[in-house]
Amino acid sequence: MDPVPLQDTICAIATPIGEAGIGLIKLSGPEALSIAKKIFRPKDPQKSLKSHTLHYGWIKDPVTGETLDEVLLCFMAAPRTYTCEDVVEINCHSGYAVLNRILGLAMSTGARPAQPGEFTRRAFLNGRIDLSQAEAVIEIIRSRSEQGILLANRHLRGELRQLVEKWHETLLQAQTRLEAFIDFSEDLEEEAEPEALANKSLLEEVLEGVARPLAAVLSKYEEGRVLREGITLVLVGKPNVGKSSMLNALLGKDRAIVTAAPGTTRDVIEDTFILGGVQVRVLDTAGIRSQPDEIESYGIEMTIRSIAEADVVLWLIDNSRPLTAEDEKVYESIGESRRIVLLNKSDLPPAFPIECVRQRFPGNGPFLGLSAKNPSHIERLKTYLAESFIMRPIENCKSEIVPNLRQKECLEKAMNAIVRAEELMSSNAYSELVSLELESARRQLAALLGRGNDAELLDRIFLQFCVGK
Ligand SMILES: Nc1nc2c(ncn2[C@@H]2O[C@H](COP(=O)(O)OP(=O)(O)OP(=O)(O)O)[C@@H](O)[C@H]2O)c(=O)[nH]1
Ligand SMILES: [Mg+2]
Repeated sequence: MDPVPLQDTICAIATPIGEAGIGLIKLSGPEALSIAKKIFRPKDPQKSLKSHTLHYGWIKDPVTGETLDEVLLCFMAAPRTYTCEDVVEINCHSGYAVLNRILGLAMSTGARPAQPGEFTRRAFLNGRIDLSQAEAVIEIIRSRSEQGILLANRHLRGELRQLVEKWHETLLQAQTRLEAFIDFSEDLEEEAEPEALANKSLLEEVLEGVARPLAAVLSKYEEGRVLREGITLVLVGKPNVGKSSMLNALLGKDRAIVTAAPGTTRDVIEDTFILGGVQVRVLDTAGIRSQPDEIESYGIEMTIRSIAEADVVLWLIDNSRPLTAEDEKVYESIGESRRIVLLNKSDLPPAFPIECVRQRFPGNGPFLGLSAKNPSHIERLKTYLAESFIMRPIENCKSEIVPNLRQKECLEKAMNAIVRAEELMSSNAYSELVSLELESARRQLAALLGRGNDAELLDRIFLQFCVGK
């Protein structure tokens, strides 16, 4: 993409506003250096503001001459900067008033406030990064788990971009050859056999060079989603079986109220913990009862909705008391959702053997006897969860490129176009039709990289950023 010269200079506070050791104000654009010169007094005024170097000095109001702060200022000349434009970064003290005063000076001397994500948008518009790399920036900022950061970093380094560019090139070459053949064969009607042969080798190249590796990247999406977004567990069961005790035990803190009275939890209570470097979201729910009062009915409705959101349902049964019709009701509510049955209160004498539950409530998932009050049982449960839902995705995505939802959708559309091209070729359809499908696959790959000039898409992506990034 050709660099687009952007005329105005933008400024923003890049650190959270509040009392802290350091605050950072950034400027980017053609006026960045001249603005810096107006508001910054270096310790040695004779020295020029050398690029990519920190300079010590003071921020002064050019109108009143008032000194606002002692700072370190860095000027970075284009193009070796985050935005590919001239950039100035001012490291000042962090406080609400001082940050706003300095920002105000930058604005009164020629800069305008940046939009959310505008610095990264400029890096994209100036061709330094593609859209998958811009998305990686936001993924890193948002990521709550180690694994999410590892995945995003691969994108940030441009690994997806390089692959997609290579596939795009292969498709372009195939298309060019196909079209050359179309022109050529118009002159030589009788040469049908060589055309078929050439098309076959061309198709093989597209399948080997594009379709196969593309399918491999697509296949990582679901496991990558687990690493990026984590997993959601929902604790369900009839009242008083120990759901809230289990929530607290998993979190290692008293998050929900636990009492001996059934019907304590009436709302969905949510929190997270990290397991194997991945975020686990746990929802504690209201106990499912046969004859609920009005508030409980709402709670139960929310429980049913939570089950629909869950990757895994943890169904608690009190092993120290006989099974009841309420356990039956919970079983029905879980339906086909993936589940783990936890027979809780194993520290008390059992009222029935595990075998009995297995027979009465057949379905997917294991039956584990444990006590929410026993820390080593909780550790064992966590190990089981990590092994069943987290370790495999980590292993399978190790050193792999994993697409996000938007990228996955572009890749799927590209794949469908290639499959259609293949079908057309096998049925000896006109080469022009095959060429159209290859073109469509290429357009999807270009869209993945953000080369489709889709302003709405760019807004959607960059407006998720904070101001100052
Ligand atoms: N002995 C024993 N008691 C437990 C165990 N787990 C929970 N309890 C007790 O069971 C009672 C109910 O626990 P909660 O965690 O509030 O149960 P709940 O399923 O959240 O109940 P509701 O919110 O009313 O639906 C409390 O008195 C807990 O101390 C356990 O493993 N062993
Ligand atoms: Mg509870």
